[in-house]
Amino acid sequence: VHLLHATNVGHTALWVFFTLFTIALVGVLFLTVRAERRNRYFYGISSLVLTIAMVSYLAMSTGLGVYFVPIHNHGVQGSLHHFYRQLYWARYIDWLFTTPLLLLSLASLAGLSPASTLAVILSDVFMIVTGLFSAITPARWAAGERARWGWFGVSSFAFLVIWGILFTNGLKAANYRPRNTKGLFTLLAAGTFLVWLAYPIVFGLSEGANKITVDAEIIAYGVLDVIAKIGFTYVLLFLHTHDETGPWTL
Ligand code: RET
Repeated sequence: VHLLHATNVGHTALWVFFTLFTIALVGVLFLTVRAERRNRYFYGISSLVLTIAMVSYLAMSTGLGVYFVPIHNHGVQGSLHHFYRQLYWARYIDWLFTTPLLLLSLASLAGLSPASTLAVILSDVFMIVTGLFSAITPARWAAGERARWGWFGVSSFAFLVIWGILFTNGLKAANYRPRNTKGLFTLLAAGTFLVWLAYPIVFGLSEGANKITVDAEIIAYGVLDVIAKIGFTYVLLFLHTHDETGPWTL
């Protein structure tokens, strides 16, 4: 039996990312207390995102949320060796909650209608769930391999639906917002789209084609998570003006 798993490098990286999310969360809580009560909408969403990421990294650091997926035996004909690759499924629980919250921030910034906002969020949930299906499908043989890439394709389609809605209806809605708001939405949506594009690439190289080690995967997803969550949050909280909060108060 061959187990492809994280070493000390990956384990250390998980603790580093846990620490970064903890510091970022403390920073946001500090900013939240200083913001006016009626302007705390984006602060509340952002605190939730960072709390979920922090807990998820703590779980992975302490060895939770792990599974070994059977993968093909690297063309070793007739080999009796069985290969398994470590999968941190805890990530998908994190993404299931944090990606809808990030999209909710973007949709609220644009002033997107409730119906389109719901469509974006449901597509996102669908993308994460089918992405998890891809990751956990055993691929000892070619049929499993095909099923994995099939789910990958289904998930990628949902990815395109999300961004299709945000770049059409989202931009249209943002036209009715103050100039600052429209600019911030355009900046954040474009930046987020580019960062999110990297996720399926990392997935393809790790869970997909097994081209990079589990340690490299941990670091790659970690860096992306820092940009997509901490980077996003601080740009949003520092650049939004207070009439963008919408009709809600916290
Ligand atoms: C998967 C694999 C299948 C194809 C696609 C994927 C997309 C994942 C994305 C994740 C974004 C995560 C973020 C996390 C935290 O901030 C599921 C990897 C399209 C876009 C932003």
